[in-house]
Amino acid sequence: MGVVNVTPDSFSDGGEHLDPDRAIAHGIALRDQGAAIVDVGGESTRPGATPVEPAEEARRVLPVIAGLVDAGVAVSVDTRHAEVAAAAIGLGVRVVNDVGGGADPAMAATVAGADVHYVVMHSRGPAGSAAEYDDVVRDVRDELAARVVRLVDAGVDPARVILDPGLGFSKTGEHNWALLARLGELVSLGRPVLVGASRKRFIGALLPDGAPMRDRDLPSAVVSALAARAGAWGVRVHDVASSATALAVADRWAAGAVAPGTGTRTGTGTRTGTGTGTSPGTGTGPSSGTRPGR
Ligand code: PMM
Repeated sequence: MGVVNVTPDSFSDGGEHLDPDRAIAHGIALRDQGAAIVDVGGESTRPGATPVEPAEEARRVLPVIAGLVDAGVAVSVDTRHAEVAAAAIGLGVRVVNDVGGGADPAMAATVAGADVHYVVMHSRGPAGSAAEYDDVVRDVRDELAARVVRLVDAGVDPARVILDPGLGFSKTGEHNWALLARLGELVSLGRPVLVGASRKRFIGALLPDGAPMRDRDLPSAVVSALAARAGAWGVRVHDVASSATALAVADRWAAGAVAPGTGTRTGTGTRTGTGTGTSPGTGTGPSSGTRPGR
């Protein structure tokens, strides 16, 4: 899943794609570099960012979504507002990526009646804040599982739900690394899992002070490969080219586990994108093949 932020102030690429034509060209380029889905957002989740009204958010994202859909790109809308999600669905998005974690009470009904997949991202608060957890991985897993139950009650097809731990949203770097290291506990819920680590502050913390944002793409790509090996369905990234290469390595690594001449897997590694049987990777889903969306 490649990211196009149509915002003046996103922390990693703010202001680069405010012009709709540039944003559309960037989304097409991300698709051409290997993104199965392009995620379009109009509100920065950067710590301290000014909240954006749905009307302004819609004004930013809808022309870009329309242009990308016209160009045949599978599009996801990154929003916490049901109103924006509904308008984007009307334009043909394939995925609603709810960064509000279901905070908008109208969101469940909006996606329940639509032909879309729905990303439920975990959050107890905005990016930059940190909540108290007993055990962050168990708590996030339990809260996501409870959210799926509420969604099903509201009429959402569970086969269309994608889970996301919401790295950095009400979580410290330590929390984020624990969630990555124990990703299998989220995968074990039996739903596709999306991971959004790209260029985040905890990735930047691995680099020398003052390193430019672009330097975060290499460690982000390494996270993509490791997340794939851990069973993630997809990764949400800004630099698609580096993650596409990293995922090709992970795929090839997994394919090497097939015993020659037998077609039988050896070892215990999990081949990305094939494990759940519920992946939106077939039919009308947003990604195709055995690789995760990115
Ligand atoms: N992170 C950001 C925005 N949207 N969506 C999902 N599903 N998961 C994430 O981790 C996520 C997201 C913040 O990053 P950005 O400002 O670079 O887009």
